[in-house]
Amino acid sequence: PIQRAWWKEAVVYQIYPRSFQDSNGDGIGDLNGITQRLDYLKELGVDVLWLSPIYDSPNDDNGYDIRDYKAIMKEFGTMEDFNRLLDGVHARGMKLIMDLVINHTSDEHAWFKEALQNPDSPCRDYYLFRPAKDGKTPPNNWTSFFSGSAWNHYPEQSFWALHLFSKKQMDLNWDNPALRSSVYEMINWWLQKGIDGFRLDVINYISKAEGLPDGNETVGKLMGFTGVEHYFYGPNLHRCLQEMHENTFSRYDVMTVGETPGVGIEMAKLLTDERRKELDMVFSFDHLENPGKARFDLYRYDLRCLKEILCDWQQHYGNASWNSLFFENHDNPRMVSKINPDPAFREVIAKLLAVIQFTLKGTPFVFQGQELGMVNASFSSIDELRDIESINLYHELLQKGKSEAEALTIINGGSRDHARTPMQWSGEPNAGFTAGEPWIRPNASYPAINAESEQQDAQSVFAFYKQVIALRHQNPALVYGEFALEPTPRELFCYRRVLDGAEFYIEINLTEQPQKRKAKASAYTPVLSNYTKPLEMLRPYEATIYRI
Ligand code: ISL
Ligand code: CA
Repeated sequence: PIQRAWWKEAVVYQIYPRSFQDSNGDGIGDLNGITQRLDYLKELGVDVLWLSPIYDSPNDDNGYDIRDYKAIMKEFGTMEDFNRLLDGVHARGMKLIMDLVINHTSDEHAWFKEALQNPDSPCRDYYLFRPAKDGKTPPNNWTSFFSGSAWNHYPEQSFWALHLFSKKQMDLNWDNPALRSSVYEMINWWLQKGIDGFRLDVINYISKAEGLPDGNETVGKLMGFTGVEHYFYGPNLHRCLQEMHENTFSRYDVMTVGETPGVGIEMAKLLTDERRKELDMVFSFDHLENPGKARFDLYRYDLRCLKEILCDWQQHYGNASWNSLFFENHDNPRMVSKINPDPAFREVIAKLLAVIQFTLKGTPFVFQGQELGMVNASFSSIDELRDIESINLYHELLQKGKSEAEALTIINGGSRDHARTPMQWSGEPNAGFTAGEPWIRPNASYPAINAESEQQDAQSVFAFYKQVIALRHQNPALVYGEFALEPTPRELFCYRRVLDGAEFYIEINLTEQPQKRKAKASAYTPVLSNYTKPLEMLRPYEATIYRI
């Protein structure tokens, strides 16, 4: 039997604050902007808000480079604004979780500044400083996720320091007990304020292999990054997570979800098994690309492969662990665009994805704008991009001999900025996001795709999200029910969710071609569908929830 918990029944909504709502005309989304939109989120029916980082930061990576964990980013507002937001969330019966970035800090964090200025300070060992190899080359061959070596050189000290992400995101040394206590103290400080949990950024990267050995070049070629095998599932990972849980989360009624790229189902089980007391859930990313494909590859996502991966987790994750369910976040292009960029299918695909996301076993996470069916941008010059990953990759591609046009095509294929264009509130200038000059250009689709018009349209993607969220809330079978796959051809995805005599049947056509139905659907009662009424054949991307 599955242990019940509020966070298993919840629907989570991810906010990327910089792009959500600007309240003061400086072109940057902010906390007061979020507060203004709480009624919209309540109307949608979500239970938990996850805020991407709002801490003080020089914004080399839009807040994922934290300078002060206990202060609010100036552009986003003040601690008073935060308190008001938290109260507003709680007053509406919702909860709020924060992004916890503890694999690294900004190089402007007081710890790092102290470590640099004073090599004898205890802070020196909070980071991964190493002497050069052979007197001049970086300590090992690890590469950064944002291009180039993973090491910064500090020549005045003839030392190097590790950064898996940007040159301003310095990796912390989790083998240092004082560092770990400082982090736990900070976590408890936020929990004490009454927040309801955390999403933990690249939390599986915190423990690095002893001695920081060179990465295998073959593995590096396969993954696109060198060294990953020495930290994506490091020797002290479980020990650190158990210690953190005991010293922080276990003392509060909160939820945790770890961002864990590359762990796979078996390691994910160990990270989330409730008897092990580490994390409540993790984000696995295997389903975001087709097998053998990476984010910047140009291809059309085949939904038949999605079915295979999701079924593996639905059937084999076990009842001691709990899935997260998501298709989008601030690091990935819009899912609808990856599947089929033909605008004729935008709404049916957006609704199909919602059917899957809200009828499988796990906690759904919706990324802002997903509930409107927002689509990818089309960047016509590198000047329109803001993300450090895209900008660095663009220059790397030019260096490798690609033309500007070729490089831009690749960037358009996978840029994280597709997800970071402003939330489309209305058809007003700048999509109703700001009265000023937006920090990133709004997607040209906003006159047609926006919250204001969708809220008034009973057939809209937004209206569909409202209904499917409500359906899930009213039916424990959709949360805790057993998942039973119906054997069908690959083109169909059909399954039942069953609990205490309540039963749902979900029937989905994963392709653009019409398909033969599996069951005599006329025997069941359709509850929600992305087409108005069932016909003899399944239409392109048809997805229907039936009650049995
Ligand atoms: O870069 C990767 C390999 O392609 C990713 O798997 C990467 O590990 C993942 O995207 C990490 O993302 C998180 O940490 C980053 C930050 O830039 C992202 O926005 C955040 O979601 C560094 O903090
Ligand atoms: Ca602002």
